Amino acid sequence: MKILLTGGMGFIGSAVIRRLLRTTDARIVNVDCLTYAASPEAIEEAASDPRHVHVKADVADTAAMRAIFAAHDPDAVMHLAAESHVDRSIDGPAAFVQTNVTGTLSVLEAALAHWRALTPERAASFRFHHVSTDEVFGHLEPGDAPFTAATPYAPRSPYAASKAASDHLVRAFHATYGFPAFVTNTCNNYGPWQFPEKLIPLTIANAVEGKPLPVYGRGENVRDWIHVDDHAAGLVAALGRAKPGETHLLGAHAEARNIDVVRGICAVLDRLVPDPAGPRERLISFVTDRPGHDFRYAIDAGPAMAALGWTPAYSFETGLEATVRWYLENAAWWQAIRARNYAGQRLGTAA
Ligand code: TDX
Repeated sequence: MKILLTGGMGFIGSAVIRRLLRTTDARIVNVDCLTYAASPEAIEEAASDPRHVHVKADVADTAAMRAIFAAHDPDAVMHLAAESHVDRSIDGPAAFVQTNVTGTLSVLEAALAHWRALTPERAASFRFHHVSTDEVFGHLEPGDAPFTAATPYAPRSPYAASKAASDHLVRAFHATYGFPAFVTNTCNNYGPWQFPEKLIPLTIANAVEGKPLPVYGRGENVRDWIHVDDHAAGLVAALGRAKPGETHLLGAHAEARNIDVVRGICAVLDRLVPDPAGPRERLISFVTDRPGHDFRYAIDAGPAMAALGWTPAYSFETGLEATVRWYLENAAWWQAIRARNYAGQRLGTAA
């Protein structure tokens, strides 16, 4: 089986590639244009594996997408390429519409033309897997029931709106053309190789370096967390089992307030590498809140677990400790990124 995977140099895409290479016989065509958030190091093992090929191309380049489908003749698509950082979408929404909406349409059009030309047998087993986020559902108040596949869409950030639009396009292709596409929506991912602009890696990196830990507002916003390797396992299970037109919500039932996540990271670091200057909680710095900051996300992942025969392996506690250890052991990787990005990029330093 040959899988055309977009965004394979990104945080989640690279975890999927590592899993596919380790646990399946699949061949992978990794379409990635190498944005600021790309980490080829995350799939170092793939560089010498003949089952993996990287094609440098922008998903929004329709001609390039058609040429890639023609050259590589895939049996399935896993579409992960996306701009994903909410704060960047607030500063510049256009790039999010370009990659997430125009890019998804471009991949869909190339995939539809490819699928229509397949033999009936190959067309019947072809799948287009669109990987999305719970942010498309808007946000929850304390006590609200978690998101399900039936929750109406109500995106609130430019990023979430662009992902919602891409989900709608995928479903429209299924309804209009009978195209065998399905969607998975996940919650906040964390783990190895996450770009150090997101809350968990940023907090670990700043805490290691004794810098302020920026917490937006009062830190009371709630996120639902899943380890990226658990998400990757869910995505691979979905590719094997999900039916066209379906939606599966992949999560691990681990809600936490941001302030508790930050304190948890401080506690793990204080235990593993005590700071002579004192507990790292002293570094917590409450900063100006994100505009339109979604209050709470939570996913009911029970139906997806039952349908896909998949269960996350990490609790948030074990996953967070493993992640802190990984960032300690791989400091050279994130330190190089931070050195490159300090000139102008927003990496969450205190406002
Ligand atoms: O410095 C920070 N301080 C802070 O308090 C940063 C970067 C974030 N935060 C808060 C904002 C959020 O409530 O922490 C929470 C997590 O923030 P992010 O890591 O930016 O993630 P979030 O906005 O929740 O979105 C993430 O989850 C859903 C991903 O970035 C999305 O791509 C995914 O779709």
